[in-house]
Amino acid sequence: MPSYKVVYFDGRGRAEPARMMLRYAGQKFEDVRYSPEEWAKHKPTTPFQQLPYLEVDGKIIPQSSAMQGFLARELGLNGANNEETTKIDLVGAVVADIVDPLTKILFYEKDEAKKKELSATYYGETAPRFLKGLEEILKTNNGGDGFFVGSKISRADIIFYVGMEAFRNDDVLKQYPKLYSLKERIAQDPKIAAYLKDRPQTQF
Ligand SMILES: N[C@@H](CCC(=O)N[C@@H](CS)C(=O)NCC(=O)O)C(=O)O
Repeated sequence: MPSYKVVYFDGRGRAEPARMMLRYAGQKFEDVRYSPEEWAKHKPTTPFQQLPYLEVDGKIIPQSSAMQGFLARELGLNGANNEETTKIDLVGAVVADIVDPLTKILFYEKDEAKKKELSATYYGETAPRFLKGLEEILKTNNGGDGFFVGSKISRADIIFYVGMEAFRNDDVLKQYPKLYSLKERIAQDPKIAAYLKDRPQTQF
């Protein structure tokens, strides 16, 4: 059994899909969460001077998307064939198109007037465009009443779940009933439910 370590800050952020996949697969891992002081010490020797990274038997895999791909292949969460894996990649890219601009507005825009203007465009145009498209993708499998691919949770569903947590509440997602039900379905899976219950509760 390989030994896994996920190294990040004390937040969900870019490390959470990896943590959730490991836990969903019943794979033990060390959940390392650097404080700002620890990060200052480790940053100069960390690949790209960024977190997260995954350590597997002492080998380091940086970049969250590479970590997620590696784990999904190891843990059987990467689809049954090329078509399913491509759909999983597509879902990951669409979720990034939803989450990345929201994160920029919430955490990086300091000018309040600009924040308001960017939020209006985001909630009025950007989020609906990508959420509508994501719901259409979901509907191509089992009419949207199952998961993104096949008949079980995959990397796509976990990336989707974690991404949608960026909204902080479900008001936006409720406008897309199939997506909202998927989020609920994922949360109700016994292994995910157990993880959600005991993971550290953090703001982001
Ligand atoms: N493309 C990288 C981006 C990693 C990244 O932006 N990490 C940020 C936190 S989310 C970071 O390490 N910030 C601390 C710093 O730059 O000192 C990935 O997906 O892993």
